[in-house]
Amino acid sequence: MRKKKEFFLEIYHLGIIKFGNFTLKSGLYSPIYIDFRPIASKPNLLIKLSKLLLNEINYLNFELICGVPYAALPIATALSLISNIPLIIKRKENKGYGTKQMIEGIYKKGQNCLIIEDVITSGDSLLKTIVDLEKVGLIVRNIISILDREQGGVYNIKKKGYKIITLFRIRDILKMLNSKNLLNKKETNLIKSLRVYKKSINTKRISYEEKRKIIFHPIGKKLIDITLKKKTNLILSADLTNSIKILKLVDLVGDLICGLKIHADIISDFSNSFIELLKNYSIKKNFLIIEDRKLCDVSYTNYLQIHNGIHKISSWADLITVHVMPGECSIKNLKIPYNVGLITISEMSSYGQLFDDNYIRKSINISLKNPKIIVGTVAQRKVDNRLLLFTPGINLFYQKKLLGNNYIHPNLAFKIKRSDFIIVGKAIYQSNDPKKITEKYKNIAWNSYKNEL
Ligand code: 5BU
Repeated sequence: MRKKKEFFLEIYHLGIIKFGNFTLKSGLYSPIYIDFRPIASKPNLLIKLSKLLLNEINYLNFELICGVPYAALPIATALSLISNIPLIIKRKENKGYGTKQMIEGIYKKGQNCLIIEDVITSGDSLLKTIVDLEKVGLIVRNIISILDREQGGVYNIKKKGYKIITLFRIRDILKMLNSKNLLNKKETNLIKSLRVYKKSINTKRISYEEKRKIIFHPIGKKLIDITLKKKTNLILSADLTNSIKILKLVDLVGDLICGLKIHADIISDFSNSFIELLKNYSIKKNFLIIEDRKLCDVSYTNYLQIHNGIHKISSWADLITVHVMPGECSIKNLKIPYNVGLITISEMSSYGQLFDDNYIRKSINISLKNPKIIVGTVAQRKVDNRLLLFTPGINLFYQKKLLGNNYIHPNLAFKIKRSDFIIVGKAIYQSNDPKKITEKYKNIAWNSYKNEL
C-alpha cells in the first residue's frame, strides 16, 4: 500500500484531479474529474504504474493484453512491453474502410485476454470492449483498472461474472489527499457533495416522485404529475401529415399517453384551428404537446423560429426539442415563456449517428447547467437523474435498424438506458388497432419502470 500511496501522490502533482462541474463519459454528473492521461507523457511514471498493476495479478496466466480505448491504450502498451505479453488494440468505432476490424493485432480464437482500464465509472465502455473481444472468440475473465470511482461500475462488471481488480478506490484517494492537507475548503466541500450525489442522484434509478423533487422546471414536474396520475410514461409520436388524422388518433389514445410529439412542419394542412383543437384535447385528456423541432441555429434564429412563422411554436408547445451543437449561447435569450421547456438532443437513435462521447458529455453538461429552460434530454444512455430522459427508437417486435432508425424493446430502454419516457411512433399510428397497441405499449412501459425501482 505504501508504494501505491507514494505513487499516487507523485501523479497527483501532474494535475490528474480536477474539481468543478463535470459530466462523465457515462453521462453521469460529478464534481470531481480524474484523468490519468498525463501519465503517458511521463515514461518513468508509466513504468511505475505498469509495475504496480502487474503486481496485483498473476499475469503469466494471460496470452494477450488489451486496453479500453483510448485512455488505457498507453498503459496497456507499457504493460505489454514489461510483461512480454502481446498487445491487441480495440478500436472505438470501425474505420469504415479496409478490413473494418474492431480488434487489431495478432490473436487466435480461445486466447485468454487481460483487459486494462483507467477509470471505472458505470463500466459501460469496459463492457463494450469485452463484448467486441468475445465476439472474435477471445476469452475475457479478468480486468485490471487504476481507479474505481465507486459509481456502480465494479458492481455491474462483477455481476456479469468478470473478476476485476482496482489499484485505488475514490474514497482511498480522497482520504489520502485529506491526510496530506492537499485539499482546500472548496474542494473538500465538493467531495462532500460527491458523496451526496453518489447516494441520491447518480448511481441508481429513482422513482418519478423522487425525480419530481430534484427537477427544477415546472413543465418537467407537470409531465411527471401527468405520468403518475395516468400511470403512463408513453409519448406518442404522431408523425402524420394530415391534421384530421392526428386529431382522430389523439381522440382515440389521448387517455393513454403523457405526451404527444408532433413535427408541425410535416402537417400539410397545419392551421390555427388544428392547434386550438389539439390544445383542447391536451387539456381534456391531460397530456403535454411536444414539438420535435430540433432547433439547431444561432440564438437569434432559434428565437425567431420558436416564436414566428406559420407555426408560432411557443404559443402552443409545452416542450420543444433543440440541438446544442451551435453552443450554449444558442439556447440563451430565446425568451421562451416559463411554461415551455426545452429538451436537448444529446444523442440520437438513428443508425450511423455522428454524436460521439465527447459531444454527448458536453450536451448533457449544458442541459444540467440550464435547469430553468431545459427539462431533459434525448440520449441513448443513462443520464444524470436531474434530467428527464426521453427515448425514441422503440418497438416491441424488432430490435434492429429500420428506415434508418435503431429500435429497442421498451424493457431495454428502462433497464439499460434508465429512460423516463419512451417515444413510440409508427408502431402505433401505422397499426390496425392503434388503441389496443397504445394500451399494450403503455402497460409494458409502466411495468418496466416499476420493475426497475
Ligand atoms: P418511430 O416511428 O417510432 O421511429 O418515430 C420516432 C420519432 O422520434 C420520429 O418522430 C423521429 O423524428 C423522432 N426521433 C427519433 O426517432 N430519434 C431521435 O433520436 C430523435 C427523435 Br431526437
